[in-house]
Amino acid sequence: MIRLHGFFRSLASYRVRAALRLKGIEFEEVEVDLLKGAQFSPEFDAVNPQHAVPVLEIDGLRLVQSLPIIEYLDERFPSPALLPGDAAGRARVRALAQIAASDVHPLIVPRVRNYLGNPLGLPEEAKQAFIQHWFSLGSAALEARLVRDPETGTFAHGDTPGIADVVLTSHVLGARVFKTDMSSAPRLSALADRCLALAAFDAGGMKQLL
Ligand SMILES: N[C@@H](CCC(=O)N[C@@H](CS)C(=O)NCC(=O)O)C(=O)O
Repeated sequence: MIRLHGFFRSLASYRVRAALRLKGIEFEEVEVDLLKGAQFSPEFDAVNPQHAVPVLEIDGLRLVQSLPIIEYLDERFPSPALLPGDAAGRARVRALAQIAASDVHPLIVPRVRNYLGNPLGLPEEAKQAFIQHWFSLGSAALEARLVRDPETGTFAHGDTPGIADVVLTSHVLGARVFKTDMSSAPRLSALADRCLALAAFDAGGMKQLL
């Protein structure tokens, strides 16, 4: 059985969950409660010494990092494809995904939020403003790309959902959880809503935070 170590409000776990569902792959999920610090338990340290989710157990492997996990799934289960067939298209969707997953998301994860509080002593309102700032900046970049690029279709790249949609939807969910003003990113927000209407993109327990 394929096993996902994840958490309901983890944006990176959401990406892998959505990719598995888009491909119709059955899996079971083990909860790693990030709010209770379960990522630091000795049991989970043995699974991922980086103390982060997602981890996907598959084919006797323990894969980490949501984007490489999704690319593994795409190679292992090619249909439906989550990456375009051409090199230029793959470069574009990987770049869109990385704006959210590599440039924004690392700034808002629990370990960073905790560090801002202790030892840096930032009060809750300042932490919230920090998080919203980075979500806004990333959203502006994504919005411009989606509006300007002729490759944008019903979904982020053409008319079928793929890796960029999975990651951009996780970004919008995160922005909404942290009450970021997304009014200047209407195309990005509409894209996420189109995805969220599909069963594979179900936000699960995150919905109660929106
Ligand atoms: N770049 C990684 C991010 C992994 C990550 O930081 N996950 C967060 C949850 S979304 C986590 O487990 N954080 C634990 C912590 O910050 O203590 C990926 O895409 O998988």
